[in-house]
Amino acid sequence: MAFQLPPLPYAKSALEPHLSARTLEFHHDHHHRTYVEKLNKLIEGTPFAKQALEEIVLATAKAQDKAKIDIFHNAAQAWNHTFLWNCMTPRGGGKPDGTLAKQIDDAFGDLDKFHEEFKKAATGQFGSGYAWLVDSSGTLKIRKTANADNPMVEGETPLLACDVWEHAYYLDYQDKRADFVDVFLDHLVSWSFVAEQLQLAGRQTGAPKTAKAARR
Ligand code: MN3
Repeated sequence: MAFQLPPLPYAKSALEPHLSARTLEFHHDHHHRTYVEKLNKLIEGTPFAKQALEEIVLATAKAQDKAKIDIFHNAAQAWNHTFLWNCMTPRGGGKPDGTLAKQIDDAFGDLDKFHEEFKKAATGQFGSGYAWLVDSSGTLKIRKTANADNPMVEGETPLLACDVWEHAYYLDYQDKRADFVDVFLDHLVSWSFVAEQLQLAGRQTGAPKTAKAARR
């Protein structure tokens, strides 16, 4: 069975006024769909066709040949975007609580300092890519990756992702990526999803087990 484009976990207009329905229409219905469709074509008739999305990402991450690199780009982008949709929620933002809040304070000092560092990573990533909050062997860290790359390849567990490619914000924020990142953290981030990923990270014993929705 081929991979399906998962529906957005909210209505396209649900993140307005912070992110427009038009941005989500292009980003989800066009960009994300293309990754899923290309992946299906590339893996048809190969052993990858029987694997879960995360398995394909991990198996092709360090590939040297072009066919596998293409599979990695599309598989990782399919995974990353499903994860990204879940990282946002209507009436998001605010403050995390419980264990997550404590771990953010422990790792970064406080939420404002986390915001500052996450924003630095997001604005410092040249061209396309992502800023991430990850669990790295029990410690929270901020990462930035280029293009389709995902910290799970390095054995870290993604907790939060922000797509910093222009298609993620250009219709609403034009070239003001820093403004988009502020809005992402202040009004869109789903701290309950991040907390859930942190809980899963604590339980995992092996390959990252996140973004259930990304699986078939
Ligand atoms: Mn994107």
